Formats: sequence, structure tokens, C-alpha cells
Amino acid sequence: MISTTIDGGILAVLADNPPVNALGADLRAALHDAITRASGDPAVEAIVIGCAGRTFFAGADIREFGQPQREPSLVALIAAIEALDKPVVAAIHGTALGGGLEVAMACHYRIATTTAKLGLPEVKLGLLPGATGTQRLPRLVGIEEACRMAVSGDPVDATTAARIGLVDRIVEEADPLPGAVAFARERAGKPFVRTRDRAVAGEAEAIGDYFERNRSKLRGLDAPVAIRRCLEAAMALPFDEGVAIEREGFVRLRDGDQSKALRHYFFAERAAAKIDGLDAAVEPLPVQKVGVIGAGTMGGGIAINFLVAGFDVVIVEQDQQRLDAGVALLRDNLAKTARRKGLAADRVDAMMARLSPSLSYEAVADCDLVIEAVFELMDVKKTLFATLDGIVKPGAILASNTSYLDLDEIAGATGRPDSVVGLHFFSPANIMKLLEVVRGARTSERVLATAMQLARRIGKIGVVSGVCYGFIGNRMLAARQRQAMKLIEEGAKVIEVDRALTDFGLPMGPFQMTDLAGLDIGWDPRTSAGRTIRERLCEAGLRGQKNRRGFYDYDADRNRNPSPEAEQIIRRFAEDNGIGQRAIGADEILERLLYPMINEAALILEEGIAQRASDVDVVWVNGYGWPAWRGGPMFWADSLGLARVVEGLRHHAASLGPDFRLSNRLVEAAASGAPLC
Ligand code: T1G
Repeated sequence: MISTTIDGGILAVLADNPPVNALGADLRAALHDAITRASGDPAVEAIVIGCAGRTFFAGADIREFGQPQREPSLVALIAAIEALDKPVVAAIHGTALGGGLEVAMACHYRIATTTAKLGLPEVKLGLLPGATGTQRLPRLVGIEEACRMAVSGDPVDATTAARIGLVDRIVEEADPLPGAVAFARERAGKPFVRTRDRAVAGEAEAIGDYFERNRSKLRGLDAPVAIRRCLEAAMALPFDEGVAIEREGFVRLRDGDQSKALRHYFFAERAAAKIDGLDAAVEPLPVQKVGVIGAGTMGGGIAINFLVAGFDVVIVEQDQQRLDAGVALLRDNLAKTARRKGLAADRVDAMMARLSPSLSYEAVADCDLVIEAVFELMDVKKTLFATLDGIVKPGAILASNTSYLDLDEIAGATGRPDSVVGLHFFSPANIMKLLEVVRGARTSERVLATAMQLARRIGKIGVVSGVCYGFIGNRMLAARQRQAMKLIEEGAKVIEVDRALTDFGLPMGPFQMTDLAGLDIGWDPRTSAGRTIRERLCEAGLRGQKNRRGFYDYDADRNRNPSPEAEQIIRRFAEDNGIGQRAIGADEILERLLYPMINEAALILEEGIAQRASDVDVVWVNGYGWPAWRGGPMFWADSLGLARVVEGLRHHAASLGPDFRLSNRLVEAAASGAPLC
């Protein structure tokens, strides 16, 4: 757990608690013992605290929250470090985060490698820095920088850390220990200032200014409000009083719903990367050259992901005009992506140099992976895959970006079904983090492992899905959309249905989404006969945002107002179909939108389409904007109580329609009290 060496009066304490040196109880105890011994050892003139492995302490052990706390607490360990009458130097590499940075800030000096990052990400877990970080950080870097770091949760690099006063020296070596020992030797026997005794530079107004500038981002979140109180205390109160306010805020947040949801999500995201039952010996295939068929919005967005990640990309279109237009749009979006990622402008030219546009499928013959982003029509995809199968090299992977279609049927059009996989990107493909990795019945483990590794390499969050209509996310979305249409047929207003979800924390409601995607997706004017509200809206020329007329009317700035024309069409449809009208309350609207989603997810789990319930949460947080501070649909349902969900579904059975199938998995979990996650 820890090792100590002493050389010329300098004691080096090295912690080793893989994988990230989380400050769990055993490690805290071992460190506390080492510090106590060093304090009384006359041979020790100064102390260096560092970590083995890939990083300095990456924080408290998140798994311990909610468990009985074991002594010494992190606060006690930190106080013992700072109280030493010998200089203590932190040797930082990797990511000094959360409690890890709090330990470093209690040290009297901090040395960091050039690639080190330092931050207080607790706010991303719905927490606040609960081991005196809100009181020490302002004393080291001033209130303005401290506010930005603690409330955004974003780390700073070593250069910035040195500039703002968080780090005393940067060392070039990968291992900070030798530099830290040399620094300690310089400081041995000399006076030093404890962080707690420093004054806070800056004006308290900086706190309010920061919150004003970031109001929309912080709306609805508990942790930033609590952090603000701590920072204000750091400006106005003695250290120990500020620590007391921090402690009270930390405990309240730790035991609150938002932090439990965010901590659930933290582990859910990491669990999603794992493929259950995968033989550890399975090696992903090498992929360096990627072909993309289709240079439209999706194809261009997909290509950007691979260009930014350093791959060579071949992009193929049917005719020169489409190809030129697609490449031009790709370049524009690549430049925006580069700016968003803070990449230098000349990187765009270098990335574009790795793009090879072509009008011939032969151009992808030597690609390791070819992804299709062509029309969402089964015949088109099967014909394309049959053609590509005869062109691409043996062992090359063929991936479909289909959103709904049967991957097994597409794979059946090739002679290499074991090398066919689904890579379902979410639009805009170069921005949305989610990638549903669809595992066909015959997709090999090696191809699946390669696809999941590729997700990480292009900065996506990959979630494995089996084959069904809509996979995980869109299948649940379809269940919600069906209810949304029923609600407006029965008298609910479009804006009431949308507002029920936006008030819940989703970025948009069902009808805003439909207008954005386009009312006429999948609509065929040749067969349309006013049988549904959607057909009637399309027959009336409403297309959604694209022609500024949909469920809403849009002005030039895309500001929207409910469409009287759409409302009239909806009411007329209800009248023609003898559907009684009534006012429907927000609670019922929310239940009827979300409970069918939970049921559909339980069916998805029953059918083995998703590997685990928490994967469903990862899909919805990253693919549809489900607020992470609500954990995801599955975590939310568990927190609500599954029995309540089942009872609600039974209560609304009439409106759920004859095709609705209540999940046995959900009913059994509700009856047994076992959570889905
Ligand atoms: N506690 C427990 N386990 C952790 C952990 C942590 N703090 N951080 C990572 N892990 C596990 C993770 O679940 C995974 O496990 C493995 O380590 C590798 O992680 C009092 C209250 C450090 C940047 O929020 O940001 O201190 O899946 O896949 O991509 O004020 O981990 O292998 O079983 O993410 O290289 C504050 C959280 C805590 C940092 C490395 N600290 N961690 O990223 O690896 S609260 C954080 C990260 C706190 C104090 C407060 C990242 C990383 P498994 P990984 P990575």
C-alpha cells in the first residue's frame, strides 16, 4: 500500500493503490502512520509524498460514500500532514483530483510533471471538495481561479497550475519523485507557510460574477450552490469556520439524490465499456484506415471523428457534386470541432490531408473498417454490403450506421457475417458522445472488442446492444413517442407534453424533437391517407423546423410558438376518430411518457439486448440528454420505486393500447423490491 525510503534526511513516502491511488481507508491509515512516524523521527528533515503507477491520488474512494466512515478521515490525514513541523512536498504526476489535490494542498509545497493535471471534479459527482479543498484552494490561487476550478470541476494543466500558484515547480521528468526530493532538500530546515495560514487574494464579487455568467449551466444543480457558500466563507471567515461550513455542505450533498445519481452514473459509464463474458485473450484487430460510404451529414460527421483521432479516412459518394458538397461541409464542421477542442488551425489542414474522397467503392479495398452511412432502407444497405464484401480485404470489418434496421439481415447479405457490426452514431455524429455498438448474432468477439476499443479511440462512449428494432435508445424513444401522440389525441396540448419533459430536465420534448428531425421522415405522400395526426400534418405541408411549420411555428431565429394550424388538425383528427377530449395534468403526462420507457427498457433487459440496466442509463444520458443528476431512466425508476411504476402502467393500461406488453422483469423486480440497477 505504501513504501518509504530515506536519503540524506529526506523521507520519500510512496503510495501504491492501483488503479488510481484512490484514498481508501487502508491507504489513509498507512499514510497517517507514516506521517506520524516521520514527525517524531529526528533523522527526517523533510518529507515527499508521491504515488506509484499512473497517477497521484485521484481522489477519495467514491465507493466508500454511503458506507460507515473508517478513521482516519481524509480531513484528519490532511490536517496531520499540514501540521508537521517539517516541510512536506507533494510529487504530482497523472491526475491529482479531488481528495488527491486536497492532500497536495495540505502539503507545504507541490511539484508537478509537465503532463500532470490538477482539479476538483467533485461537483461532477454532485459533491463539493469535502476535505478542506474549498478553503485551501482559494488561499493558494485566489478566489477567482478557485471559483472556476471548484464550480466547473475542470482540471488545469501543470503550466496553468504553476502560473496561478497551485504548483511551486514543474519537472520535465515523467517521475516527479527525484525533482521533489531535490526540492525538499532545498527547503529542509527552512521556514514555510502553511496553506491554512495564507490570505485569500481577490474580491468576493468574483464569485457572484462567475455564477451570473454560468447561470444556465448551473440551473437545478445543488452542488454549485453549496460550493458558493464555502467560497464565500473562505473570503469572510477564519479557516476552521469555513471548514465547518464545508463539512455540513458535503454531508448534505453526499446524502442527497443528485450525488447518488451522479455517482451511479460515474460507475455506469465505466461498466458500459466492459463486454460480459469476453475472453480476456481476445485481442482487438488493428484499425488505422477507415472507409465511410456516404458523405452526407452523418457520413461527414462520422469521418470527422476518425480524422480528429488520427485515422486515415476514405470517403465515398455517388457523384462528384454530392462528394464535393459533402467534403466542403465536412471541412467546415471539422474546423468547428477543432476550435471546440482547442486544436491549432493548421491541424485542420493536416487532418484534411488524411482524407481521401472518391467516387469508387474500390477506394476502400484496403481499409481495415468500412462504415456505411447511406439511406435507411434495407435493400440499399444489403446491396451495398454485398458489393463491399467483394471489394474489401479479408478480415476487414463492415459496419452499419443503421438506427433501426435488422443488422443480422444486413450481415446475411455478405459472406463475412462475423465481421459485420453496427456502429450507431447519434446526430450530430461528431458531437454526440454515444455510440451504440450493435452486436449481430454472428458478430465475432474480436470484432466486437475492436468496435468497443474504436469507440474509446474516437472519444465516444460505446454501449453494446443486441439486434432489435431501434436497439436500446430508439426503441425506448419509440415507446415514449407513441404515448406522446396519444396524449395530444386525448386533449393534451403539444406544449404541455413538451414542457413536462423539459421541466423534468430533458433538453427538449417529443414534439420539439419531431420538428427538429422533420415531420416527414418516413412519410410517403403516395400512400398517405390522413390515418394519423402525422400524415395529416404532412399532407397539410407541415415539415417541422425545415419549413418553419410543424407542431410549432418558427421565426427566422428558430423561436417557436405552438402552431394553431397543427392544433386544429389534431382536434379534427380526434373528432373524426371519436376520441373524447379532456385536460390532462402534468403528472399524468410525465408518467405516461416515462413509465412506458422504463417498461421497454425492462423488456430490452429481458431479451438480453442490453448487457445491464446501467447501460440503459449511459445510453440515455449520452444519446438523448437525460440529466445525469437524475442518474438515467433505470436509476430514476429504482429511486422512484418500481412498484409505483408498475402500478402506474396498470392504471394507464387503457391508453397504452392493446399491443402494450408489461415486462415480467419489471413486475418481478417490483414485487421482490430488487432494483433494476
Ligand atoms: N474512487 C474509486 N474508484 C475510482 C475512482 C475513485 N475516485 N476513480 C477511478 N476509479 C476506478 C474506476 O471506476 C475504474 O474502475 C478504474 O478506477 C479506472 O478508472 C473528499 C469527495 C482518475 C481521470 O472524481 O476521473 O475526492 O472500471 O476507467 O479513464 O473532496 O478515473 O477498472 O473497475 O476512469 O484512466 C474525486 C474520478 C472523488 C476522479 C482516470 N475524484 N476518476 O481515468 O480510468 S470524490 C474524482 C476519474 C473526492 C473529496 C472528494 C478517472 C481518472 P474499473 P477510469 P481513466
